[in-house]
Amino acid sequence: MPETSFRAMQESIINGAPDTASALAQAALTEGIPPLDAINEGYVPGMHAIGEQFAQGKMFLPDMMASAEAMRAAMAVLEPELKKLGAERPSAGTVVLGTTKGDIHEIGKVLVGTLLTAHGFRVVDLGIDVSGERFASKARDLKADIVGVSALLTTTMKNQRSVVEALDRAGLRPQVKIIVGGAPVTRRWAEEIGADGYAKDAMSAVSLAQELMAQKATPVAAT
Ligand code: B1M
Repeated sequence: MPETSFRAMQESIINGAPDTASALAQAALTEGIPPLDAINEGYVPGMHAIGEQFAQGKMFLPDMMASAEAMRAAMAVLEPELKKLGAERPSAGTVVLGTTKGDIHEIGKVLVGTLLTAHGFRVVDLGIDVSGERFASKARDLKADIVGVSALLTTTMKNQRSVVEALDRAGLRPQVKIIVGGAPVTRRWAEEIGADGYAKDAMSAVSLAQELMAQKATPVAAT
C-alpha cells in the first residue's frame, strides 16, 4: 500500500529514525515502489514538515540534524538503484556540483546529483561550503559543461552570484553553463545574477541540464 508506506516514510524523517527510514526504503524496493516516488512522496515531505516545525519553534537544531540523518539513511538505500539507470546511457555531459560558500545543506544537492547521474551525466560533487574560485578551478580542470550551485539559506544565496563572477573572471563563461537551485532560489534571482538557468527541484534540474546541453550542441548563429 504505497499511501501507508509514504506516510511511514514521512514519519521516520520527522522522528529522526534512520533505522526505520532505511528499512522502509529497503521494503519499498522489494515491493517495486519506484525509488524516486519513495523520495518525492515519502521522505521529502517529511523534511518539509520538520522545516516548518523548526520555523515555528516547535523543533530545534538537534531535531533537524536527526531528520537529516534519517534522510541520509534512506538515500543510502535508494541512491544506488537510481544511479544504476545512468550506467546504461551514453555520457550526457559533465556537471560540477556543489553547495555554495557558507552553506552546509546537502540533501537536495545530493538528490540533484543522483538524478543527473541516473540520466547519464558525469557528476563531480564538490560537497558543501564551496567557494566560487573552487567551482571555477574544478570546472576548468574537468572541462565541465555545466556548473550547478545549490543554496538553502537566504544569506548564502548571494554566493551563487560569486560563482558566476568567478567563472567570468576565469574566462569560462562561453563554454560552461551555470544552473542554480535551492529552496529560497527563484527564476528571477537566477536571471539577476546572470546564471543560465534555475531549477525548482531535482527532476527539473535534469531537464534543464539536458536543454542546456542541446543548446551547446547547436549554438545560435551570430547575426
Ligand atoms: Co537548515 N535551514 N539550517 N539545516 N534546514 C532550512 C533551509 C530552513 C528553511 C529551516 C526553517 O527555518 N524553516 C532555514 C533557512 C531559513 C532561511 O534562510 N530563510 C534553515 C536554517 C535557519 C538553518 C541554520 C542557520 C540553523 C541554525 O544553525 N540556527 C543552519 C545553517 C547551517 C549552514 O548551512 N551554515 C541549518 C542547519 C541544518 C542542518 C545541518 C541541521 C540540516 C542540514 C543537514 C544536511 O544537509 N546534511 C538542516 C535541514 C535538514 C534543513 C531543512 C529542515 C531541510 C532541508 C532539506 O534537506 N530538504 C530546511 C527546511 C526546508 O527546506 N523546508 C532547513 C530536503 C531536500 C530534498 O530539499 O534541499 O530544498 P531541498 O532541495 C530541493 C530543491 O530545493 C532543489 O532540488 C532539491 C530536490 O527536489 N534544489 C536544487 C536544491 N539544490 C538545487 C540545485 C540545483 C537545482 C535544484 O541546481 C544546481
